[in-house]
Amino acid sequence: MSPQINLEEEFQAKIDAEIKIEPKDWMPDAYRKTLIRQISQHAHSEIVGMLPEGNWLTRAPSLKRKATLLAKVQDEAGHGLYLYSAVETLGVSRLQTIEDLLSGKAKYSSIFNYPTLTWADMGAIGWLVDGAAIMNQVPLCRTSYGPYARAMVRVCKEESFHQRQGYEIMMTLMNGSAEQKEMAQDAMNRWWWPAIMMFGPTDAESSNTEQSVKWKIKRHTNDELRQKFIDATVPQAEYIGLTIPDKDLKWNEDKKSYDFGAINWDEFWNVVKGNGPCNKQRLEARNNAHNNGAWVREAASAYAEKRAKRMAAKAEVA
Ligand code: FAQ
Repeated sequence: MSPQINLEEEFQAKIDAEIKIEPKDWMPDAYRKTLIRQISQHAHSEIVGMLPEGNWLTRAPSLKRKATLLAKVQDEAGHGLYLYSAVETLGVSRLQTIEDLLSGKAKYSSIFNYPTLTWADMGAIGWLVDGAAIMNQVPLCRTSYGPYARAMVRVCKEESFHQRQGYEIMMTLMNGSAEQKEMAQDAMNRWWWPAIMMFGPTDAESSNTEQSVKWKIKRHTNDELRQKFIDATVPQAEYIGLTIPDKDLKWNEDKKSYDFGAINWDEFWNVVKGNGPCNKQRLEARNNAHNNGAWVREAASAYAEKRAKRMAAKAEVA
């Protein structure tokens, strides 16, 4: 048996025994590559995901709402930073990862390419988008790569606060005037299907799932998580009087879950390929932020260089 086969078998045995893989452990190149791809896309999603809600910070209806939304948006920045750090443990520089986002080479979640048109969108994003994110990320607390799994623990605690604040906004609107109810329903109509698509292509179409499940990078398939999300969310919508915009949605007593209508996969792939309603705007905003922050990076690295020289001089004296 070649030493490579031996290493791969030992690696899979560790995974099967639920032993975490750590940065200095041997891992197959394809495992490293898949993690770099998934974690960096996840990091980019958190950072680009600040933009749709950031759009409403100056127009929040009260000081309390503004403070809460601000805290949520800042949490997303924190999630991006933990995740960029996790990518670095796989041997890729943060700068390279960020450049891949800015050039449009790297993917980020389709959901953040839709516009936020009214205040009710803040409710719908918190409730549905963070709700979908939690459904996907709670199992990732048990993902096989140690740094990713540990980052997910804190991320999930924060996402669960985000989900509740979103649902509470929707509940308040649904207890309000006719216009407020209409605004909440309109947000629901626009965000439901994009939230369902967030889970990714069907299992039959998903190129990465089979191997990722074997390596326990993913603990569930895209379709399993999508179904769990729908089953958990429909009763929440009904409780506050919102209608799910799916005429084919129906409880299936045999499988004890909901059947749902056809997903528009053409729309999904169109958004993923860069042609969604806000793709260009999002990349432009990230590029502007990066360019405006150039002086900070220069100042920080100038100091680092000086410090390194001082340390080297000290070491010579000693
Ligand atoms: N958008 O073979 P699969 C959040 C791509 S964070 C764009 O199934 P995989 C927090 C996929 O990359 C939201 N592209 O791929 C927040 C692949 O292309 P590639 C992000 C998508 O990786 C809330 C191709 O399609 N969460 O919301 C999407 O096994 C509010 C084939 O797909 C995560 O990143 C999509 N929706 O499964 C922040 C969680 N779906 O790379 C601010 C971690 C698929 O081969 C405000 N990630 N693609 O060229 C995952 O769990 C997985 O990566 C999936 C995709 C499930 C997203």
